Amino acid sequence: MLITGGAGFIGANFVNYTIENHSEYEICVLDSLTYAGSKSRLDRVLHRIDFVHGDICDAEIVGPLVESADLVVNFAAESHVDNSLDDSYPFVRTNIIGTYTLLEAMRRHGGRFHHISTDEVFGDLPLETTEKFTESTPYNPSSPYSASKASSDMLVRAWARSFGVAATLSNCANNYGPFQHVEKFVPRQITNLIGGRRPKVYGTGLNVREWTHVDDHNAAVHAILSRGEIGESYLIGSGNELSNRQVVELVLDLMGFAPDAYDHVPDRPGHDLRYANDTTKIMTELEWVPRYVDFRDGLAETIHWYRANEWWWQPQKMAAEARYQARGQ
Ligand code: NAD
Ligand code: TDX
Repeated sequence: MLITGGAGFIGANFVNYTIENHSEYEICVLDSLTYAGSKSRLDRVLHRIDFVHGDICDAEIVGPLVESADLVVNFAAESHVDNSLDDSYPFVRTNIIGTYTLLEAMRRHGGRFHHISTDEVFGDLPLETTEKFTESTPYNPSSPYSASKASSDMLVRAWARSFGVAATLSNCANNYGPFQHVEKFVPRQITNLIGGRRPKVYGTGLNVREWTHVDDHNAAVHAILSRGEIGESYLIGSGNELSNRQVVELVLDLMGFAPDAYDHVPDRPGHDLRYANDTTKIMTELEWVPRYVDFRDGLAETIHWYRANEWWWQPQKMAAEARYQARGQ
């Protein structure tokens, strides 16, 4: 199995999960180690995998790796919406050209391809409804990040239909868990509090996200790899919808701070209001169910992890906060 972006947050958790739960796979990771990639996420398993430091846009590297794999899972991406608003080029390059490069190699060499995508491709839902995205919701992305992910999904579908690439695709809701970069919402607030800073909430904080534990996402990807139908897309989520304010208040509570001990900072331009995935298809057809149904428990576990693993996140923290400071956030 070739796992691209396997040194990133979800990809590395996927490698660790696969080694623990599916020892039948031989794993090769391809990762260019951007600011978001870190090989130390794979410390425990490096002796059991091949690691290639390289770029998914580089056809010379991608070709032979795809040729020697039966299965490719593509986690490699630029993943942070705020960064895409500052400079969208790396998003267009990695998310679109990178996916194209992988698909062209798949077309030549054959094998199974699974593409990891996001619910952000659908745009957003109104705050005051219980409406959810489904696999047939039209794409309507808002940010350069989500537009580049939507483009990559379209390429996957076109290469599947026109060239017969044996592809599946999944669109997951917001993830949380160990080894998430401190630029993202949940770890930013936890590590702020550990370091004596106040949490920062964009705008009103009423925007809603569906928080899904990374291990549940990865178990869902394995369900698709073993039981999914070629050519199909699957939505993944936990059902745990919370406003950003609710999440921050929960973090504050679990870490022993007052519920109002946070700051409101300027809003993200084009900030999506609400995401929510209808997961009926993956739950009924593939019999996948999330294990982390209680967000409070999953969050408490995650806080514990960040407290115990300062060695891992502390080196990223100053640079991440400097980027936020430059945006006034
Ligand atoms: P991440 O930013 O933590 O990791 C991305 C990884 O890709 C890094 O290791 C990076 O070095 C690598 N990478 C970037 N450009 C590359 C290139 N050109 N060639 C090779 N490697 C490259 O991202 P993540 O949060 O782990 O997200 C993984 C995937 O899951 C992405 O496709 C993202 O769109 C999707 N996703 C993320 C979430 C979430 O909440 N984080 C939710 C749904 C979907
Ligand atoms: O400091 C913050 N304060 C704040 O209020 C940060 C970093 C974020 N936010 C808000 C913005 C969002 O409403 O919190 C919410 C979550 O923000 P992010 O962690 O940046 O995630 P989001 O923009 O929702 O996108 C995430 O989920 C879908 C991932 O980063 C994407 O890769 C994935 O596709």
